[in-house]
Amino acid sequence: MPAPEAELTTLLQELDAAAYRDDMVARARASLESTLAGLKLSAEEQGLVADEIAALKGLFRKLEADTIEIAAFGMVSRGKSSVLNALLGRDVFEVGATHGTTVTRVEEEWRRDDAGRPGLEGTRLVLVDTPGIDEVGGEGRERLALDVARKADLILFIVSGDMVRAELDALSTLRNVQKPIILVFNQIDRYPDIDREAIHAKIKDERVAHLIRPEDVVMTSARPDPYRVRIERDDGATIDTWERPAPVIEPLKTRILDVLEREGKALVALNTLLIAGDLHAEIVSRKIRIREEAANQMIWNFSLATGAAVGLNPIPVADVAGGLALDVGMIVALGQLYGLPLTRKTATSLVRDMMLALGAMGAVGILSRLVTSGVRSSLAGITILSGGLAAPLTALGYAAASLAQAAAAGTTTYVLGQGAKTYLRQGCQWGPRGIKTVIQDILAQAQADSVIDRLREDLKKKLKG
Ligand SMILES: Nc1nc2c(ncn2[C@@H]2O[C@H](COP(=O)(O)OP(=O)(O)OP(=O)(O)O)[C@@H](O)[C@H]2O)c(=O)[nH]1
Ligand SMILES: [Mg+2]
Repeated sequence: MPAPEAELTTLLQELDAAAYRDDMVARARASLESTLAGLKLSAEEQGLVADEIAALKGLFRKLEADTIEIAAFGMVSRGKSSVLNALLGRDVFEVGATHGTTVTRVEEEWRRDDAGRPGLEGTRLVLVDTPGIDEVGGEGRERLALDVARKADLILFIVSGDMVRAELDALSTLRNVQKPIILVFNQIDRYPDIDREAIHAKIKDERVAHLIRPEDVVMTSARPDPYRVRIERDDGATIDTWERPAPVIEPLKTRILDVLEREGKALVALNTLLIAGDLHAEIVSRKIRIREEAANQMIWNFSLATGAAVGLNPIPVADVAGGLALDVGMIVALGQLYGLPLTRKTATSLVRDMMLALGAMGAVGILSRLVTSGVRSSLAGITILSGGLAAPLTALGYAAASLAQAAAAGTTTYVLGQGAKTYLRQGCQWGPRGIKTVIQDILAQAQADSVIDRLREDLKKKLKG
């Protein structure tokens, strides 16, 4: 009987550990909830990231159901499926002498009679079988390795002798994922005692000493080869039959439960947080990409519309006024796309600021150089906007609008649109480098991308049509 003080200390330690675990679980749950709520996706975006959202919800369910996933992992025919069957005590996973028996991920609940061990009360253990990692090509193998490791809470890495290069590589990759790994040296019945001990020592002291603790290298014989037994019948005749020895699996079972008892629930919570973080990052980056594509499409359409307005309308006043209205409309629409509604007034002053930036940096010259045919008069529109609408209207003249003129006007809209996009993406800020640098970069990029030529081509088709 321990002294009452000692008993109290133990009790407090256990309470501490339990509080820590519960705290982790509560935190993981809160994080998942706020991740799901904070995504703010449009119906279209939701469709495009449906898989990731389903995975997040799956994590939530796993956390609620207190499920711990234990995955077998390793090269073909090492006995992954056999080890899981031995743990279950019945043949559930398909076993075969040919390589590549298991072809997909399969899972089965592991019900134990010793359920209710401290730290594991109420938890569901699930065993997960996977195909051998050498069944898939190099790149796919790595992806599979990471995928399984990402989902599992505990990994059983199965080998059946001294480890080969591919096994060591895969183990290092898995180790990076920061999951507990038990290295299982299976099929020990195939080796004489001396060899078995030598291989065991070599694995734990040399091969994986930097990756796995020695106590996490466990020997099993999940499905020992059958041996011949000669039975003498009552009538004196003898017959030969085959009998399979009982598996050696207890040391692995004990080790798994020890690891889980120590860190099981906290581990699941931690895992949930890690995976949720990855999924969240993936959804956010996908959302950004989707918006970016939609914004670019929108900017292109508005640039074409501006170009078409200028190209079709011989009266310059209308060109300029119409152009400005389109630019403002575009920026308001972009604001909606980014979930940052802008008033027409704000959009108008954004247009004005960007035009001023273009004017101040002599962009009129830069833009006119973009116009290969050198129709400088078309760029008067920029001067007009940057200096106010009234005075230099005459500078445009009444020359017939050319395609080059239209394309140049469209390019201005393009630059304004990309500028506004940058501004919105940065949370309605020009950022530390300021509006001029932003506009300058966009202009340089537009030049590099031959935006004006592409606009001209598109306009040519459109105006003809
Ligand atoms: N002697 C012996 N044979 C074993 C042991 N474990 C598995 N085997 C045999 O090894 C072969 C492969 O076993 P599986 O459990 O199918 O191996 P796996 O790793 O799941 O193989 P794949 O699904 O093809 O990747 C079968 O013929 C098993 O009977 C063991 O502990 N001792
Ligand atoms: Mg298998």
